[in-house]
Amino acid sequence: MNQQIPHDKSLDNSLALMQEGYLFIKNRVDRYQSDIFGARVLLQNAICMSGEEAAKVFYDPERFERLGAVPKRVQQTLFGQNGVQGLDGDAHFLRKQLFMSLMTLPQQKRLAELALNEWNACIPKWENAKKVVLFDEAKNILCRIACHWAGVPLLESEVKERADDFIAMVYAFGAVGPLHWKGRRARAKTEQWIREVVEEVRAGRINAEEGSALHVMALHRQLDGSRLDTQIAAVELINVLRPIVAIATFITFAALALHEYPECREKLQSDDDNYLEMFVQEVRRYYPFGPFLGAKVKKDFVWHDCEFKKGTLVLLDMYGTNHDSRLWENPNEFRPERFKQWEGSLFDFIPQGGGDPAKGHRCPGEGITVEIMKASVGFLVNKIQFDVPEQDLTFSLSTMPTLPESGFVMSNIRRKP
Ligand code: PAM
Repeated sequence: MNQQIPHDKSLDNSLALMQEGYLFIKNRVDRYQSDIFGARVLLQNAICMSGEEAAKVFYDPERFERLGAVPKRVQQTLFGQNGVQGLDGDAHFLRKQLFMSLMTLPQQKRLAELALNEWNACIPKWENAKKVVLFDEAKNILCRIACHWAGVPLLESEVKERADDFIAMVYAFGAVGPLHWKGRRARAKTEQWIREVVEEVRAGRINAEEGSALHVMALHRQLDGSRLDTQIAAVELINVLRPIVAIATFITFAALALHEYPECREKLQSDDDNYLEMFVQEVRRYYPFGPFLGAKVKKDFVWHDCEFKKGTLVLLDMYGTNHDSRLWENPNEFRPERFKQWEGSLFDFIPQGGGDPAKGHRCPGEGITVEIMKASVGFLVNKIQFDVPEQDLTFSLSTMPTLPESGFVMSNIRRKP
């Protein structure tokens, strides 16, 4: 055992992890007054760490690798097996380039425009509805636009079912029992669907537009001239589609922020793009989504007097780093203006991972997330007015991932004059 760092005394922390959820690492960092501690989690000895310095080390490819870092149960639900999240070195770099090529600024803007069109098209239907659950609407819209943009054929009659499956995969990552199994079934079903689509493209029965996600994943030639294995192509195409649907979570939290901090609503109405961007960034910092990330030590090294032994699981605290008082003044206050001063470090604001997305494992879809959120918040503030009826808007920090209980119910929706 590593004597230089505090160790959590419990024999196994799996239960505490499930109970404390997003705060598991932060609670101990505060308790031990140390950015780094040892604990037994997920049935193995692990090192947990938090903060900007920790994030810099965590994203050093000489020190860490991803192979075998993601628990099987998370692969079987959220990420899929043998996809980009578990690759290292050149194999990772080449695969990641496929994702990066799809997520350029014009593509981000295109998706935001598609989202806005969908939101606008909802207004007549909503004006006649007694109430609308924002999360449900968002996931359906995002599923529709993600498939359309990616070139994946999707009948209108299938939208809800496919959206529910993508959400089931996401909402299984920290779950046990029925929610976990629901996520596994959703993944198996979605993989079968997308494998068939890939096969149809390869057989020439579906036309995939050059440069689309479907084209890239189905027809890309690797260095040796071969195509991606059909199953892997399906996993990676799902890795493009599912996270776009998952933005429904951030949109729901953005609506909650508008409700909880009405003064922001006024500033957003002034149509200042900078404030809109700061608001969206603050939503991604303040509200919980990704709790922590895992990697394995690639070769022995020492950092901050702590010995990192090859093969050890290391968890990096995403939520705690985004709420670290050394990086964020009064971190538990929602204050978009803080992003005026933010210098854009790649390691202090890590709601979708840290480092350079082109080189490491940071999410390549952050730009898409921000643009879709901006379009959606702009719509909620400037295109409609609505009431927020009595409902349970609380969210639990023990449940990973989490969401306001009610999914954010809106009523009496009218188009803004
Ligand atoms: C997506 O990929 O669909 C986007 C949403 C994923 C957000 C969560 C990212 C967190 C990464 C790993 C979770 C490991 C949790 C293990 C819990 C025991």
